Amino acid sequence: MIDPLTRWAEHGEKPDFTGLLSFAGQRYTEDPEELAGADVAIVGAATDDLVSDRPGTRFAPRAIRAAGCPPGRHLGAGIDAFAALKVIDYGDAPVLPGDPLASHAAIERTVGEVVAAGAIPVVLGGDHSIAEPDMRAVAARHGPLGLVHFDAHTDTGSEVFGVTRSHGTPMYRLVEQGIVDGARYVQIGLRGYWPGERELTWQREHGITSLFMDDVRALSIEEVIERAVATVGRGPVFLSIDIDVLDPSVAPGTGTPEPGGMGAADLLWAVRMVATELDLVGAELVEVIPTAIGSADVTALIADRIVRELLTGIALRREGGSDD
Ligand SMILES: [Mn+2]
Repeated sequence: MIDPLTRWAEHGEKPDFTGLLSFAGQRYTEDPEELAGADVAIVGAATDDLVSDRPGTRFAPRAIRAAGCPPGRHLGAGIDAFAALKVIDYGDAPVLPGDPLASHAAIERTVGEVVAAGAIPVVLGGDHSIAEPDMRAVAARHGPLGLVHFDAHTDTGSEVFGVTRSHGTPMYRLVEQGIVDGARYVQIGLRGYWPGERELTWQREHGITSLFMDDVRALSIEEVIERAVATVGRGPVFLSIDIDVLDPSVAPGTGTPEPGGMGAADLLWAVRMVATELDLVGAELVEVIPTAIGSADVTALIADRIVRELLTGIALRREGGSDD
């Protein structure tokens, strides 16, 4: 185990631009034995072989780690997730560029090691196709999953350009394989011009709940999250966040941007609420394409903060004793 803070121990924090690149400067290991006792482990899934448009999400895990700041108390929630939880950066899954099946197998194996240690995996993508190995690894221990899915797109195509394993198809595949329970699956933030009637009919037939951006506008984000929490209910839940749920004006670094999306403050709050109210057993943040260094990359910066809200929500839930 490497603690990147060691050389700055007398100061209690290290400058963001120095030392080993780990999420929020947390301890780093690639040894599954050292996951013992961890509450959460961060895993990078640096792959983008299966995108339908602009690639570049392979660079996101490093960029999100580099955009972070030292740990600290969440001003609004009044808790320091990194003090309340044992968070470890478990490094990147050993993906192979140009071999998406091997990369998915590596991601499933690495996430599975986190799950086997009893920790919650938080996966930094990567394109959204990693949802399949991520959730398969989690469901292998917890059984069929509820799913809260923030995205501009449904990702429920049966194929994209005739390709069945794509960043546009993981949710179709996961429901068809019984890994995600359609009745406990809520999509939030949908808008734009894809998919078509065939996919939407399939969704209705499988009991999937779709909350569009029009719903977020008309109902408020508070009401949308209340409905989502009620629909997903008790039992294991996976949280999947596609950064393109945000408006491209606030998160421009993504491959299939769609105008008219959520604002950062709404999403940050919503992610914390979901993590506080539901029994999260895993999470992923996908589709970030960085183009700048450190916190100058606004999309990677928001991604870092989304993960912190998620960790804050998990910490609040455990503090409140509702983690049964
Ligand atoms: Mn997506």
